[in-house]
Amino acid sequence: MGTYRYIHKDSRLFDEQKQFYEKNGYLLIKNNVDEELMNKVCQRFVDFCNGKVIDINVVTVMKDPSLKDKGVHGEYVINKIQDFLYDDVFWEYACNKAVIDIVEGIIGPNITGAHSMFINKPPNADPGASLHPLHQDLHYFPFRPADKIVASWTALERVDERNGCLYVIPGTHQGPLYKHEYPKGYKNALYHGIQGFDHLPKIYVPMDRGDTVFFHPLILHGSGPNFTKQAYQMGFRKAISCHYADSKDTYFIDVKGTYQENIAKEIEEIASRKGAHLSFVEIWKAKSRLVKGLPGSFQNLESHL
Ligand SMILES: O=C(O)CCC(=O)C(=O)O
Repeated sequence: MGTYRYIHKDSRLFDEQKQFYEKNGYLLIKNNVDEELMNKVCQRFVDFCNGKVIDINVVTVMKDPSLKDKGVHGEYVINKIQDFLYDDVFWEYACNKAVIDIVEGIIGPNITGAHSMFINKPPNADPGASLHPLHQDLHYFPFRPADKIVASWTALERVDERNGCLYVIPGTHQGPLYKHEYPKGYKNALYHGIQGFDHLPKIYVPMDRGDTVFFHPLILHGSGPNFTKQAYQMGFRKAISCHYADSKDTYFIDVKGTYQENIAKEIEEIASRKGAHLSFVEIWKAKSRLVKGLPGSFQNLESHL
């Protein structure tokens, strides 16, 4: 295959990697992130959960809805911290060379970190609360083009169908953005999902600690529950993730009147409750950070958060 739609023209990825991403919309790199960095980010998360770090710079902290009234604390209930690009320790993951080399091989050399998450699935959660419904990440983003956005997701534990495995529906990055809503059952703040794709085969992506999967923002994906029970200081399914966009060629869109209007309103309301009266677009600009290369349309607003 000579030319690619989903891969940057100067990409140094191997041909088989390019072909796999082009066809399937994701790419698994085994043993991608080193132990030292993984230990550092895990320790930062645990210390934060135990109230030991006061200088942490993250915007959003979420709790598992099935555990939050059960008298458990810290990493036994916190299921996500989000928007960490201005935290010195988590930032090391976002600009880690092993991750960025692959990102560059997909979207090119001008890279902005746009969205960042440390995701924990604590043991003992109800399966309905601990799963992540089928969705497309582009639902959350008021920027385009979709083909110039890519996510990295690094397993910080062995992850398989027992403890919250990521799954994808290969090839769906070639389709449109679908309408997302809250699924029936537990309400995990901002975990919108889509219905009606049960006929398409899910591919589970089991991963060892340090493996990273890179995926296109239109690929249909989700994750299963963490079925682990009654673990003492273990059994947490942890992962760290960042979405990157091509700084130079990204442009912002007005999502009013589109399928994304519901998420825009919800995110603006959450920011407003925290005292940040910003539009959906301004929020995304404020939490983003240039990783390397030329700046672009993300960089014309100083961080307000
Ligand atoms: O970490 C997970 O379980 C799923 C993450 C995911 O799909 C996402 O945040 O878009």
